[in-house]
This record gives sequence, structure tokens and C-alpha cells, in this order.
Amino acid sequence: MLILSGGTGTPKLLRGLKELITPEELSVVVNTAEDLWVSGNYISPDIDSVLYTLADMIDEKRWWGIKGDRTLTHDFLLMMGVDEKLTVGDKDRAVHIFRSNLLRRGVKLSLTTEAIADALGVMQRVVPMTDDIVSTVIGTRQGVMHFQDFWVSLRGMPEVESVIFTGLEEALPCPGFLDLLEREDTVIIGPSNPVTSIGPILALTGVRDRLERKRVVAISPFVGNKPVSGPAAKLMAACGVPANDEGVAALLGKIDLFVVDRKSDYCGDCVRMKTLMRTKNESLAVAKGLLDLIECS
Ligand code: GDP
Ligand code: FO1
Repeated sequence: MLILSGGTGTPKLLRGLKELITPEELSVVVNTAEDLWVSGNYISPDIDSVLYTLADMIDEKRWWGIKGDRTLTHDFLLMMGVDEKLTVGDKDRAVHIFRSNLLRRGVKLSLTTEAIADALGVMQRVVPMTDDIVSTVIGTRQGVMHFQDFWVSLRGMPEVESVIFTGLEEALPCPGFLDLLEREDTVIIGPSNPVTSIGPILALTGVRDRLERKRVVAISPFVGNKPVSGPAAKLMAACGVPANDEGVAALLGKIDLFVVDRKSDYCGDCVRMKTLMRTKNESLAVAKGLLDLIECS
């Protein structure tokens, strides 16, 4: 199974799926458009959340960072007057150092991801969407800024006028992504932000064309007609689509099976099920429902 992922909603689904299918059966292609350098190290927030989830290490309260991690280095940097914009955990930073040392030696992001997966004992295939640099830039009344400045430093408060992905037009899908698209008949679009997480993956050269020949199953990130977390509603409005399942469907494009929450007002062709995943049991239930759907349809 090939699943497209961001760093929160889809990892919650992966927490269930990884218990139900073998590592060989589960491959994840991950958004990298929120990546950034912090204090000399390369952070790929969505890749890290996926890897930590599959390694049973994710902080399930925040869905970023490693559970039980401390922030001794971050706190000391702040004490020294360094304005580190993300609160980076100590173990999490070790992963960033490991990655950055490889990147500085010219190793591609996809290979550094494989190396981290090996080191953490992750057996599923985790592939960045691209080895090229893509950045999410948010246009606001306060100026143009990197997604992390908008979301973390300014807490998502500014009015959003535009969402731009620099480098996306020139970026190529990773060879591993193309290989998976060649081999898999079904592609799952996980319940992730359709603008900032799934949008960049689908917009890579050749991806939408290849999906025309696949069975595409999408799970909406909207529950009870609103996103569970994150800036999806605000960003969807800025992209000119309604902030609901209809807008999700419009942004995703070709979908053969659209899974929406039981209580959604969506009127189009869809399958309804409970999709809120607050606990591991809820993740297992959604994962089981999805697997049954794929097998039966
Ligand atoms: P990001 O990279 O951290 O923005 O994470 P994602 O894009 O993977 O996930 C963010 C989206 O996940 C938000 O739009 C949420 O509404 C959605 N989400 C979070 N938890 C759940 C859940 O339990 N069920 C569903 N269906 N969506 C969820
Ligand atoms: N999100 C925050 O809201 N505040 C943080 O301090 C923060 C630190 C952080 C460190 C490492 C990492 O991989 C992710 C981190 N995140 C933090 C999450 C992340 O910036 C965003 O939630 C995602 O990029 C949104 O998709």
C-alpha cells in the first residue's frame, strides 16, 4: 500500500495501519515542503513525524518530536540569546544532526531518510516526495514568510492572502516515489492538510498523470465539518475553495473513493465512517475500516 502523508493526520492513521499490515506492505511518501534549517541542522518535520510514529517514538500529544524528549540544548541556546524558532528536543536534534551530516556530504534526502529509518529500526519504506528543495511560503498582510514563521512564530494568526511553493515547478519526484507509483495499483491519500501537505506531493511533475491510472482512495482531514487541528481551513479559503469536504475533494482532484467523517455534510459520492483518531484504538478502527473498504471495493 502506498500512502501519501503530512505530519499529523496521516501519522495517526499509520499508527493503526502498522499494526495490521506487514512493513513490506506499507510504504509512505511524505511532504517535504515544510522543511527548514534550524541552528545549522536540516529539519524535515513531516518525515520525522512519520518515522517516529513507525518507530513508536512519536510524542502523541503534539504529533511532532520524540516522546519524553528534553530540550536542554534548546533552553541553553535561548539562555545564550539565540532565537531558535522551533523548540527542538535533544534526541530530535540528534536525528537532525545525523541527517545534516549526510546532506553536507552530498547524500540525497531520500538516502538520509533510509539511513535514519534503519537507525531507528523502521522497516516500512519512507520516501520524501522529492530530493529537491521546495518551500511553503505564506503571503500575509504582514508580508511574505516561510510556513514555519507563519505557523510556529506567529501561531497562524496573520490573515492569509496566498500560499506559494517555491521550487515546486522545477522539483522532481524522488526515484523511490516513482518506483512506488509504478508498482502500486492503489494510492491512499491520508487525512492530511490538502493545501500544505498533500498539495505539494500531487503537484510534482507527472504525479497527477500517474494517479489517473490508479485507484485513489482519500480520507478527509475534516471531522464534524472542520479540521481537527492546524491551519487547513484558513489556507483553503486563501486558495479559493470552501473549507469543508467539498473543498478537500476539489483540491485533491481525481478520487475514486472518498472517505469522510460520519457526521460530514458532504453531498457528493463518498463513504462515511468515524475518522477521529484520538487514541491508538481509534487509529486501529479507522485503519481497519480503510483496509476493509479497499478489499471490498
Ligand atoms: P501537518 O504536516 O502537521 O500539517 O500534518 P498533516 O497535514 O498530516 O495533518 C493535518 C491535518 O490532519 C489537519 O487538517 C487535521 O484536520 C487532520 N487530522 C488530525 N487529526 C485527525 C484525525 O484524527 N482524523 C482525521 N480525519 N483528520 C485528522
Ligand atoms: N510546532 C510548533 O508549533 N512549535 C514548535 O516549537 C515546533 C517544533 C518542532 C520541532 C521539530 C519538528 O519536527 C516539528 C516541530 N513543530 C513545532 C511542528 C511543525 O513545525 C509543524 O507542526 C508542522 O510543520 C506543521 O505541519
